Amino acid sequence: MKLTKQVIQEHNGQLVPVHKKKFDYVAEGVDGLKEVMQKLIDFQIAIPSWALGSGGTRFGRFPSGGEPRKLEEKIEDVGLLHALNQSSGAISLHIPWDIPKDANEIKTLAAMHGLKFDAVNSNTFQDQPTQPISYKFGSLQHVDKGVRRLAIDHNIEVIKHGIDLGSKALTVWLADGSCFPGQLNFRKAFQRTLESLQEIYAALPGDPIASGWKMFVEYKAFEPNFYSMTVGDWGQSYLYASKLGPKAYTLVDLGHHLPNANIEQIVSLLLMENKLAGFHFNDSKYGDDDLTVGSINPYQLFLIFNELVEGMDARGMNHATDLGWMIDASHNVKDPLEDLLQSIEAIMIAYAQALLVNTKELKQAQDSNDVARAQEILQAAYRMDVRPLVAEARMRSGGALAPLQLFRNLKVRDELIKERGKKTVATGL
Ligand code: LRH
Ligand code: MN
Repeated sequence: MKLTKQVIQEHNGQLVPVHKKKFDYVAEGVDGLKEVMQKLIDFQIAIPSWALGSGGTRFGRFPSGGEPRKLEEKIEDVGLLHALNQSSGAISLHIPWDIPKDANEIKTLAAMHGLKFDAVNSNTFQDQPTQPISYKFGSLQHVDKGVRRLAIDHNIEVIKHGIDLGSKALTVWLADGSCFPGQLNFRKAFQRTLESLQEIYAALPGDPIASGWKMFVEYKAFEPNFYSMTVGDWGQSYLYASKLGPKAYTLVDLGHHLPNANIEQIVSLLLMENKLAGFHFNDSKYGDDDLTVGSINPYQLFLIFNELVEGMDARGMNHATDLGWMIDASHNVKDPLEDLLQSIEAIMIAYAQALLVNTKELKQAQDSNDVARAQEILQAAYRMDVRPLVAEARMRSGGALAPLQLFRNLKVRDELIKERGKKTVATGL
């Protein structure tokens, strides 16, 4: 389903009078408005190819109808999101769920929708139908050299797909670990995993810097293993990334922490060490719930962006291009595309609020241990209603002032069901 510029302009035409009042009111209080707007316009978030259908749990999965049946339809759906909000300009593929049959054809189709290819993701957490040996007891950590070989070769294969698509990063998330005490020798599992990652690292294209290719090592505290994970927290991922070399970084999936972890502090330190890869954005109340970004703990998301802006500016980094911005969510009860539109909006709002923090005054408060004042300064930015700024940035980029409203007005899901049927199931989680 293709969305025309004209349909978006008609939609904006109706909303502009009210929007303009709200925008002028908020914009008046913003220092460096021009720079803030440009940063919002430049900020692009990658959509996961594995989250365009309804997700599920072991207890059940309830398809939403009209789900994409193949990679081409997934690119169309991400293209639709990008036409609506002009902030979803990339797609992150998961292999083998979304193997491009003809990379050039897929690249051309994506370019027609204004999309690039972000990090490619390997999958050694499932056995493929024809697979001779199993990943049941792990992949890169496995005691059996043959299983490690299989997993290493798969990751190298995924890099090749990434090169064909113009991607610049490989994300390695390992389900490897143990479910019971005594099952695993932690040191040997770490060493086997490191040796395996070193072979994959050596397969990254070109010399360390020229190609710009990176390896993202994603950590997770538990699931599907429930006693230890072989890349179980930021410290372990940082250890791997430091031992691997300058192209290896630590990827932060917001749902992969133990309860009450201070994720914003982890982000600050990984940035300080120039070892932060980027993010898999989502939200959670308990475990790796993969809920809509900002739906449970929007203040934490703001605090994370506050550390990001502070840390990136301290290193003179380009906000839009120097880190990997990706969503990793699963839609059990919401329409997948509506859920993604809400996640993008929440990320843009948290970023805009962080850009409005009065860093000069905050530094003075911190340097004088004025704790109450520091909180006042931080929460003044958090409590700013920046939605008109985010909407204005969208409109200036050719997007819709109210993407979710337009998605519903156009009855997109009904159109997709007419086109694809009610029972179609997208590959992915
Ligand atoms: C693991 C994870 C990882 C993906 C998978 C789909 O929980 O976050 O990033 O490979 O979800
Ligand atoms: Mn993830």
